[in-house]
Amino acid sequence: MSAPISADAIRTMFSVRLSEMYRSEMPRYRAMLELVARVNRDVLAAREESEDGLDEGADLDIERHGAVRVGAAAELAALRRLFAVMGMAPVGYYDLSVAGLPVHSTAFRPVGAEGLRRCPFRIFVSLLRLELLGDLELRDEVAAILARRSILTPRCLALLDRFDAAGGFDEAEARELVAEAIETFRWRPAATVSCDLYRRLLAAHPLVADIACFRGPHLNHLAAPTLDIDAVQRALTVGGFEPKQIIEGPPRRRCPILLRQTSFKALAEPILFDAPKSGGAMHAARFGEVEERGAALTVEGRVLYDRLLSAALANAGDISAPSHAAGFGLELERQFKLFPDDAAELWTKGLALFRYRSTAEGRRRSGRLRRPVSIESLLREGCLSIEPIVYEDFLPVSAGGIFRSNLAESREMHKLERANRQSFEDALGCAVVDAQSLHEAEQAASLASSLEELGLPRQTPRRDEPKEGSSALLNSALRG
Ligand code: OOG
Ligand code: NI
Repeated sequence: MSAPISADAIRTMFSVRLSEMYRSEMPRYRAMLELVARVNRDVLAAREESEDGLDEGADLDIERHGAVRVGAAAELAALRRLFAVMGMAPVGYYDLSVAGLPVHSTAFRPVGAEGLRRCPFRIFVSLLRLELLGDLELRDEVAAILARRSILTPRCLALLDRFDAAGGFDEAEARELVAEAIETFRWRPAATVSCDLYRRLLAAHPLVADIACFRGPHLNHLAAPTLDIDAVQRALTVGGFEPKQIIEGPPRRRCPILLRQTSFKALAEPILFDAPKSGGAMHAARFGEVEERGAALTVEGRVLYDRLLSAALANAGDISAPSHAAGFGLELERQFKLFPDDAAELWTKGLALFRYRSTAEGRRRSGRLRRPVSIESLLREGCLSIEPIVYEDFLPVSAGGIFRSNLAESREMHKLERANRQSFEDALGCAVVDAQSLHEAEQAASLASSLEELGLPRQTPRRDEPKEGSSALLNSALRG
């Protein structure tokens, strides 16, 4: 092995190749990327420097995530091994039975802010919960099909063994691994089952057909980052992309929080069957997505988010009714009036997470700062500055919405048993990393190092009773 290559570099290589593959397989995705790039250019030109928005800073040309679905424990474990080489660990557990889907998921991603900055690519991986199929015979049939396939190429497996033995790769080995990995995620229109069985699985649930009838876990979408998802949504509509009716996530705000997502509908693609006379079928599974990220929330903030979202969903009625979208949008905005939309207030109320920095003024006064001194007064006096930490994970209700609007026919599985995190982790072969603690650790680490730079002992923020004018004063501590 010559000079070793970093996991971040391998992930960058992988995301670039995957995007090239998807763009060449799907002209409509390529067109969507051009549209998003246009919107982003306009936004950047309009606001040279953003006031309240998050400056993601990172390259807007790199997709933020992709997604695949696997059918069996061994397949999930194989992907874990592959993504580890690229510096991606399973973060978060998403129970999609809450959205009526027979899968549970995690997102493989870099765990540190530095890794995300070097290459923000993540991959959302869902595992089929076969035990939720009512038809026992069909269940056995699917299990047998999945047991026969191996989703990684033999060469890819050999390279992973070599990686484990050597503890790393050089550039040539990394290139070869990435080329092999791409094969796993390529769309192959040839079904591995008969047209009859495909139709039976589709009737059981479109996700079962998508996962079990092909050679492997084809990439089902990539998601491009945008600075203005509402502008993208309008442009997609005008451009005839038929985006989903509702942008998933919170409504438009001055201070973006969490994650907002939209997508264009999966295209129907012809499937090739062994017996051409069997009538044929079309498969709709592959689409394109756009995402806009906002601030990560504290546990309290997340509880408030979930509560307001549930209230909006409950009040807006039947989600499948054609008139639902407009009513839901209004209801969502009405509910979210209760979620403060001012960064200083988000700080004061302890709803969002922030990255702290010591200011030049603070460092100048280092050692001479009066003790004990509260974080709030350090912010007021301009010794510390804060900026929201970007939310780097996913949202189960939103993910459910993305899944549903891209399935051949949305068919909810009723009476789903609640998910089983333990069984997911058993399949994965390790525990998932807790997403909330990653974001909280980032806040804590930035505060600790800032205080150290000011020559002050560690402490956690204590929010005083909001005072008159407190937000306005704090606002000056917000960067941007
Ligand atoms: C994954 C859908 C979830 C997201 O962005 O929330 C997702 C899938 O369709 O397989 O990617
Ligand atoms: Ni997605």
